[in-house]
Amino acid sequence: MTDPFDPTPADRFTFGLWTVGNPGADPFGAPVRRRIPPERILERLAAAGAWGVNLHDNDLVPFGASAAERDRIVAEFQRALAATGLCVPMATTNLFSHPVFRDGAFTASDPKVRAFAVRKAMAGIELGVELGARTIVFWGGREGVETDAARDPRDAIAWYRECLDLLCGWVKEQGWELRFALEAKPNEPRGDIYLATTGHMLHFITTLAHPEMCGVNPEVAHENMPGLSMVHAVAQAMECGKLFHIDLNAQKIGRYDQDLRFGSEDLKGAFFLVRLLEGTNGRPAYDGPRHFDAHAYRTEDEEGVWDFARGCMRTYKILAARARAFDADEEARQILAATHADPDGVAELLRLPPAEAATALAGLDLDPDALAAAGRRYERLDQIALEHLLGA
Ligand code: GCO
Ligand code: MN
Ligand code: MN
Repeated sequence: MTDPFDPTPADRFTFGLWTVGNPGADPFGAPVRRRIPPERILERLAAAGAWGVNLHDNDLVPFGASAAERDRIVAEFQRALAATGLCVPMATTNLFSHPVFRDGAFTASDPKVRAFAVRKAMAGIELGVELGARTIVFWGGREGVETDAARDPRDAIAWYRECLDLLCGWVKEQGWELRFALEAKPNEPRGDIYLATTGHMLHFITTLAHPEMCGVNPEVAHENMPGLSMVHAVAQAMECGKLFHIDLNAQKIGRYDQDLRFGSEDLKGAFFLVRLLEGTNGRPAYDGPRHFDAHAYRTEDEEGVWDFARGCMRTYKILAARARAFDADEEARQILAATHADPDGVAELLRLPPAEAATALAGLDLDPDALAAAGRRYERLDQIALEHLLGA
């Protein structure tokens, strides 16, 4: 019998080359794992049931490679993709590793650095298009400062916009059907990164020249670092049609960016996140790839990396099953039906034109003490959720 929680390509799970390929270096220690050749990454991911693989330009093509070298590497990678059946749904550009980006990429004060960043992003997008990617992620790791003496943050935001507007316009002129997904992070590697949360990004997108092309790529760790709710960030993005991609991982609140195996911290947060993404309560589901931007513990050798990858996918599927069970739970449904009940059709009144609404509301018999009286039974509701989550 097959295990229902073993992943299959139909689940549309993806990993970055940089995630399973992470060699385990940290600011205090050298790499602990050898580089896994991209071909082996593809073979192992396909064998584990993943659907696709994502990459930064320089995960595949070394910085500064000649055109011939690039084409040779890309052709070899395409053969490996064909052999394993994996796809590349998302591509991104490394605008943070090279020292040229020490003062930012799109927000660097030096216009030549901004020009270099845009040129590199164009090449990264071309690579993505060649590999069949439909989504381009922008994570501005270096787009920030240690000191605000360096520049006026309003200039940084305006330059960020200029670069994205230019790239959107260029993609449209090329006739490519691509979407940009902007990924926020509050800090690290910079002391402060501009547009620190998914919420900041959602507003920034409304100021762009091609807002319809741009959405967000929220990451669990990045919302949890400052103690924010990933579930609420993702819900806000879904509610306005802007969840273009997602970075699933885990994080202890308030720490450095840990990028841990999905579900390995804040299991309850992961449960409600999967419930939201899968639409188990009957609401529209997220239809993009389920991407894991995480890496194995530094304690692991390569086998541990594949344990890690399998763990991310299995936990997601198990949580989806638990969420479905919770949403089908009769007692939970009754509690929710009671708290949402509207026997007098009051919700409609709040959707009337303002003057009519004001009259209708004035005519309502609303007794705040009576409305305040009943408990909401969320202790019981949450316990039901937990018992499903725990498989009790
Ligand atoms: C991080 C980021 C990155 C990005 C990646 C894709 O914290 O290191 O999350 O992993 O997601 O660069 O843009
Ligand atoms: Mn990420
Ligand atoms: Mn991260």
